[in-house]
Amino acid sequence: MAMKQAEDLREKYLRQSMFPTIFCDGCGIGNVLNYTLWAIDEIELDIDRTVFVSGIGCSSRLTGYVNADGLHTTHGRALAFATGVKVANPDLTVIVFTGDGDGSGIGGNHLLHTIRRNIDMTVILVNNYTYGMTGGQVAPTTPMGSITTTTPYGNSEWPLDVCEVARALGAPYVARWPVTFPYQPIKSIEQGIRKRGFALIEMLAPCPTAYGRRNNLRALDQSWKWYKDHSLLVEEYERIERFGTDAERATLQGKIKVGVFQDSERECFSDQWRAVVERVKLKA
Ligand SMILES: Cc1ncc(C[n+]2csc(CCOP(=O)(O)OP(=O)(O)O)c2C)c(N)n1
Ligand code: SF4
Repeated sequence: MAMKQAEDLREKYLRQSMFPTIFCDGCGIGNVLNYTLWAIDEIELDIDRTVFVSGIGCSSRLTGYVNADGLHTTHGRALAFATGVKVANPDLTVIVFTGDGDGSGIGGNHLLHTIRRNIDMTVILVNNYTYGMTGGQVAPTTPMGSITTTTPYGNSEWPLDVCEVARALGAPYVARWPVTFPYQPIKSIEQGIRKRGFALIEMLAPCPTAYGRRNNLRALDQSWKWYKDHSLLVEEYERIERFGTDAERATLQGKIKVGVFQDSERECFSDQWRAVVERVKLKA
């Protein structure tokens, strides 16, 4: 069998008329798109029964490039629209592209309640630590101390960890990978789409233009090395946290937990809704 090539996938799944993309050189959003295409091809997803939904932002532009039904909605409301699509058409596969600002800032409330309801969808949240499209303001995910246009002396807020929030809320599938991991994001996107229930895949992606250049991460090799040096598998991180010596625990400073945070089963909204409908029918 011929080896799959990224070019073939682009040909097969993307709207050629939309090229070139809006993405800057070195932006990680294109990697996220490539991993998604690879995953949907691996699982032979029926693209005609799939809807891609996004909000507003550089990362939210991804829906426009995929040659499938899609909704490019309003800022922060991707999950509300996606919920509507899924609840009205439970047999469709729903995939959301969102940014850290779109999905966890202005859209943070929708994130909580979509997970709480366990709506069956796959959310690919691109976390580039900033509001890229509007020039690099501080986001809820911006690391402490980072320089942004609105924190010129360094961010003084604790960042939000969306994977920890999703895990605590019982999301059936939760994973985080930097784009520098070429294989694991594909596996997680596949697992997320296959999962019955809410799946969150947070992708850490460089934004050299709005974030990187203010934080010594402008060059591609600098940012890719940074993700490599700062990533630690969640199992290893939590083992050290619980059982490590003081010296080992000190090594966790500045490290980012990556990997699969949660892979479990929980009845999703559509199942519970069907049960209600059946009960009502029986009574009638
Ligand atoms: C209601 C509303 N508020 C603010 C904006 C301006 N705006 C557009 S994109 C954006 C930030 C996007 O950040 P993020 O979701 O992290 O995506 P990125 O561009 O970094 O990929 C903002 C604040 C808007 N379009 N609508
Ligand atoms: S501003 Fe940042 S997130 Fe937006 S396209 Fe450029 S590098 Fe990517």
